[in-house]
Formats: sequence, C-alpha cells, structure tokens
Amino acid sequence: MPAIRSAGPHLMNTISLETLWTPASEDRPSVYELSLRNGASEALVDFALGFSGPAAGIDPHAEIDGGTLRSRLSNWSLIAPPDGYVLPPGGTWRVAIRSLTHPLRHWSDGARGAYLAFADGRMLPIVTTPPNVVGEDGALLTGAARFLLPEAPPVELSIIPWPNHLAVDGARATPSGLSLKPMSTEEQRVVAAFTEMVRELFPDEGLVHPTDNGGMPVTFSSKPLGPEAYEIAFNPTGAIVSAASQAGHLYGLVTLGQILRGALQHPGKLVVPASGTIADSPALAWRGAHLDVARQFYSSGEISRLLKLLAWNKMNRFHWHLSDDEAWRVEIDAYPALTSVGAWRGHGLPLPPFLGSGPSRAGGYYSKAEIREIVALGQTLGIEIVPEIDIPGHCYAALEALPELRDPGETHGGESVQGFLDNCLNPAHEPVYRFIETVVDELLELFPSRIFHLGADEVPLSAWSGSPKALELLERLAGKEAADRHRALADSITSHEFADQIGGSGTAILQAQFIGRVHRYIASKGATTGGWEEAAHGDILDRRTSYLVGWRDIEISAALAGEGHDIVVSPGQRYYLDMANGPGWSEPGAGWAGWSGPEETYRFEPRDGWSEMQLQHLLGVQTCIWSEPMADRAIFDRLVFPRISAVAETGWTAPGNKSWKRFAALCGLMPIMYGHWA
Ligand code: TNX
Repeated sequence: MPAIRSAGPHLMNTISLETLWTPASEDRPSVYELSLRNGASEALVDFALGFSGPAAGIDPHAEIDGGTLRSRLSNWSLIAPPDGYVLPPGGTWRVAIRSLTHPLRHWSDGARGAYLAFADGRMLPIVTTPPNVVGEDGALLTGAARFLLPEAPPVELSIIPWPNHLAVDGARATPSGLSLKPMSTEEQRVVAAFTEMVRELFPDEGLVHPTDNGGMPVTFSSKPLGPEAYEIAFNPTGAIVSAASQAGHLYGLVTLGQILRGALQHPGKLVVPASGTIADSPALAWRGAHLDVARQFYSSGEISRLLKLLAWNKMNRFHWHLSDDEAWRVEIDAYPALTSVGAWRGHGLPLPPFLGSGPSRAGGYYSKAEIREIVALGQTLGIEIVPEIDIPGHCYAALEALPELRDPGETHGGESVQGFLDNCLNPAHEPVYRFIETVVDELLELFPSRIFHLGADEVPLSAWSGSPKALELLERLAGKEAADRHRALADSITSHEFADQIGGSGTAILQAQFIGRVHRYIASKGATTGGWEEAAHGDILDRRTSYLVGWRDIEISAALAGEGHDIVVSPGQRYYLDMANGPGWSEPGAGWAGWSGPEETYRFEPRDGWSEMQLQHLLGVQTCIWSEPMADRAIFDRLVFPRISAVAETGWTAPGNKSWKRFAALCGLMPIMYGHWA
C-alpha cells in the first residue's frame, strides 16, 4: 500500500476532520471526539494533527484516548497517533478527549482550521467540518440576522440612532438623491467625507448627486450648537443642515441619508418629510466600538470600512486593541521583531496557528503610514482613535518577539485564563520600562487623541511567582511574608484567578506598581491613560489623567464611578459582541458572560440606578468586538449586526426616547461589514 509521508495540496479536500462534543451528564463526564477521515487513495503515516479549538484549549491533564497531546498553546493543539500508526485509505482515526476544563457552548467553540504536519516537515491543510454536539441539531448559523420592515412600521422615518427632538410633517415626492451645496471649506470637507462614506457603504445607490438632477438640495449653516449637535430644517425646496462643528454637519447628513434610503427602499411606508425640524444631540459623549485585531487580523481597508460604518451609527470613538497574546499588530521602529515575529502565526513559528488559522504563515500588522491614514480618516468622520497596547498581561506575542524582556532567572510563572504560560511583562525587569516607554512615545506621535490605553486586564494570580527579580521587588514593597506567599503560588499556576480579584495578593501589588509607573510616564507626556477596570486596583491612577473601561459587569463600573473614576461602560453580558446571540449550540460566539440577543442588548440601560455623582463620571458606552470566535467574516457579521447599532442608539438616544419596536423595524436598513446575511 503506498503511503503519504508528506503531501501536496491536491489531497486537501479528501482528508477531513469532524468533531463531536458530548456534554457531561449525571453518569459520565463530557467528551470531545475527533474523527480524521482519510478519503485519499493512499495511507497516511508519520503525521500529527494540528488544530485550533476547543475555544479554551485542551487541558494538559485531560485524558486522551487514541492519541497523545504533543504540543499545546492556548487553543492550539497538536495530537499524534501512536507510533507506527497507519491510517489506511477510507479509514478513520478517532481520538477522544475526556473532560475539558471549560464546556463547549456554541459550535464556534469547537475545532477549526485543522491540518496535518508530517514528520518530514510538510504540512497539509484539511477540511474541517463545523463542530457538532450530541443532543441538538439544527443548521449552524452564520451571517447577520435579517430584520425586516413590518407592513405597518411604527414610524415613517428611517433613523438610527433615533433623534432626541423631532417635529416633522408630511411627505415630499421622494428625491432620487441628495444634492449637497457646501460653501465654506469646512462644509466642503464634510461633504467629501460623507460622499466617500456612502460610496463605500452603498456603492450602487447613488445617494449623493453632484448636480440637482432629481436630488434634494441640501445647504449648510453654522449655528452655536453643542459639539456634535445638528439641526435639519425641511423646507419646500430642500433641507438646511445647521451645526457648530464638522461632526455636527456630518451627523446631519447621515440622518438625511438614512431618511432618504428608507424612503427609496420602502416607498409608501417610509418617507422624506415635507416640513419641520429635527434638532438632535447625543445623550453620551463617548459612543465607542472596540476591535480586537490581535486574535484575528483585519486589514487597513477593513478598518476604514468599519470606521465609516461607525460614523453611520454616529459612533465617535474607535478603541483599537493592537496587541494581545496571539499577535502584535503595530509597527514600532525601535523594535522591528514585534512585527516580524509577533504579527505572524503558523505551524513551527513562535506563534502557532491559533483560532482557525491554517498551517502556513499568516497574519499582518499596520505600518505607521497606514495608521496615519486611518487616523486621518477618523478625523474626517468625527471618530477619535484610541490605541491599546495590552500590558502587563496578554503579552505572549511581544515576549516571543523580544525574549530579552523576560527575567532571565524566571523559572515558571502563571498561566492565563486563555492558556498562555508566562504572558506578563515583568514589573521588576528594567528593560521592560525602556520598552514600554518607547512604545508609548512612538504611539503618542501617531495618535492625536493623546490617549494611551494600557490594558491591565486579566493578570493571572500566580504571574511572576517564579521570577527572582519580581519576588525581590515584592519583598521591598510589601515585606518578606508577602514575597514568600507569592513564591508559594507556583503550585497553582493553572488556577484561573486574577490578580486584582484577590485583595492584597502579591500579583496585585506588583501589577499596581507597574501600572502606576507607566501611567506616570504617559501623564508626563501630557497624555491620558486608559485602562480596563483592573487598572484601578491599588488606587494608583490619577483620576484627572485617566479613564477606565468597565467590562466584568455593570455593578463594578457603577462602583468605580462612585469612587470618582471616569468610566466607559462595556459590560460583557450585554456589550461584548463576541458573546453569542442566543443560548443554542447553533449560534456562534463565546459564552463566559452568557448570551445577548439584539433585543437584550438594546433594552439594557446602563444608567439604571446610577446616582447623580456616578453619572457625572459616566463618559459613555462602548461595544467590544473580541475576535476569538470570528474565525470567518460571516461570524463577524452575525455577532456584530445589528447589536452594534443597539449600543449606538443607547449612547445617543435619551432613555425615554428609546423603543425596541422601532429599532427592530428599522435596523435591517443599517449596513453590515461583509455582506453575509443569515
Ligand atoms: C476578556 S475584556 C478579555 C479578553 C477576551 C474577552 C473575551 C478583557 C479586558 N479581557 O482578552 O478577549 O474577555 O470575551
């Protein structure tokens, strides 16, 4: 029988991996089964199976029948059959993994992106069928859910977020487009930004007419309104948009564009008003969206499109999560290895193929020139961009690229909740500060927002417990007993507790010292420090030059606001767009914070129960697009839309003006990112 020891791509479609999850029941533990089917005409020998998933990774202590775990990092695993194993043509190799640390909840938690790695170094991507579960069937869902305009819509105007003051009447013959008449250079800039935005988002619709030619004339005026406020006055010939700022004028045009698109697509149900006014301004100043470009890479073209989408939702902050364990995505002149090593994953590379990547080198990063272009685009769209470099935790990729940032004496450390060992920058190792200060300098030069978000989340409790330098620093800061206690944590390196949740832990003390020092550096540059809620731990932030993003739950955010921290709320339960839309296996997405459909996300009111004093510290709302489950763009569309618009409306529209019924009727008109509908 001929045997395949190494393979060409022609075999790719004939070898496939199926996986099946059986949840635990009263009489038996859970089991995750892999079946590798050899549909080729030759036997397979001398191979191992690489794949990413299950989402939380395979517990190194899990019992595995039929194979051994050769290597594993976070959600990537390499499993090999017994020595000398031959998988004949037509045969299936079965592996059963007993008892994972975290149960699988949704199909996207299962194995994705599998390949074979042969002993001679060759690799073969194979077909990976979507993971199945015992006891539930039904088609696996991808693509954005469709929301249709009802026969009798609750309103006649298509606008999201809904304006705060609206007094319009009647309907005019629907114009074929908007004929924009800028006078000043500022108005010309707004018109150029708007024209480019609709060209990208609605390429076939011709919404902006260069001449009158059936278009409704729109003129501009300046009026002393709030920074993002606008007014639209409808008159018999057209409309006048008034505002004090470029952003206000742009938002006025967005509202007009939305009204017009609705009327063009739903004649007889939605209209363009004949007369009256819309006087609108946002309820909250910070209406943000965050994107994790580390777990999945998004090209600068995709980021540009996303920014236009955000502006169409009147969102005004883009929190760009540029580094994490799985990748470093921004060019730093002083440390080229960050991107030459840290931006790429593949079999045999320092960063293996996580989260659905294939075996060949894949990834990417943003050059400084690209960042400048995106920042400039943001400015034309009223969007301030906040870069995040996540430190001291979530630094596995950076540490692989720059091993000199590790304490050379460190023997072991902590494992993060995502399964990365020793992924934290060491607060007691001086080169770490030179590194981070250089990164701060280079990024502040690129981002006029002058905000540096330093992460600070999820430092594992046992981080640095095997670093002599860190233990020595801890002894200086908190005494010998604290250092000894911390050293003893080495026994619990896989416990998934976090530094800040255990009051007075050595990790928390070290982390606070680190965050405090970096924060002071950022402040010395005249810039603001952003951080996830954990950055508040140890009370080392100067409240005048910092803000937090609250994520674990809304109660923690309210408490931090009560302590005087400016805060942007992004409670995982409702605003984390990686959470699935529903409880079922057929929905893709994560589940640590539960699930949230568009209705739950929309109806959630973050301000409920906040005192006047707390509200004074509420900067606004933000959705977070964590991309772990988004191994393909159709999952992105399903998870992000329309929930992103639900958060946008909560940020803009006063609570009393919100209506789920109206939102559900209109949200199907909002653009999506990749055009994948369910
Ligand atoms: C927690 S939120 C994280 C991220 C994950 C996310 C997934 C936060 C500050 N840390 O690293 O991607 O959960 O939902």
